[in-house]
Amino acid sequence: MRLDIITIFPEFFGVLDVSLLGRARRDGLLELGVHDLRQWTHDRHRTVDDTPYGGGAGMVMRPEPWGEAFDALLGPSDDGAGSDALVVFPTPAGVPFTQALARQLAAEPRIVFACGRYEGIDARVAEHVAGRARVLEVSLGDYVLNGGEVAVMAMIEAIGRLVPGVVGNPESLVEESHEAGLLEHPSYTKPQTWRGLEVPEVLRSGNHAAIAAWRHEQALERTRRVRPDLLPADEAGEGGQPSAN
Ligand code: 6GU
Repeated sequence: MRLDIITIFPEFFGVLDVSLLGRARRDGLLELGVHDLRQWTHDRHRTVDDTPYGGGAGMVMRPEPWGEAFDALLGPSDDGAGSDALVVFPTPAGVPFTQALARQLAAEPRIVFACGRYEGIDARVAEHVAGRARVLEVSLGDYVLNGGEVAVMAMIEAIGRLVPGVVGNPESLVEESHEAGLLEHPSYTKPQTWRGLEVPEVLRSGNHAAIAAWRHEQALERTRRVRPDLLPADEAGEGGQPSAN
């Protein structure tokens, strides 16, 4: 899978050289291109933003550098050829990023992430790109970040580890939070007693059915307590699901 990132802070993505994703890149499982948006500016100050039409606080990213960036990464816009890339715009106004969406994105051959700063990118950019590639506006959650960079880092980590071969033991992927629609059960390792606290006896019993049942019960209890919205109404217990708003 190939990932391209367009950003005014390319140095942000240096951390993708390390850890699991760094190894995946060296193993050729992930290809990553980080592109400085300012290389597609032509004025002395390498300007990427301007004041919003209609007034209001903050600055909006001008469309011209973005247009040239997408011409360079997707091919020229006037040759009639589409691109197989999916273009993701991180924005708090997008669809929620979930484990299910991460799974879908992990099956893409190529994703281009367009990191906006300030109050966002001139809306004509996404409209124009949608003429030659699939476009998706994605949000990490209901809070505001200063720009898309940290959001894209989170998305790449969630997507990258689902690419076959990136995580050594694929079984470790199926038992985690959100894969079964539940939060994950608690985990323990040695020593058996630590600062007076014991590892639950059932986990040392060797009874695999009992262990699976205990873990499921723990996962269900934790989900009911902190994320009842993840459960169907009849399993949510006291209070049921919070309202949609
Ligand atoms: Cl994807 N971008 C920005 N700027 N803020 C966010 C976000 C994304 N998701 C939540 N807040």
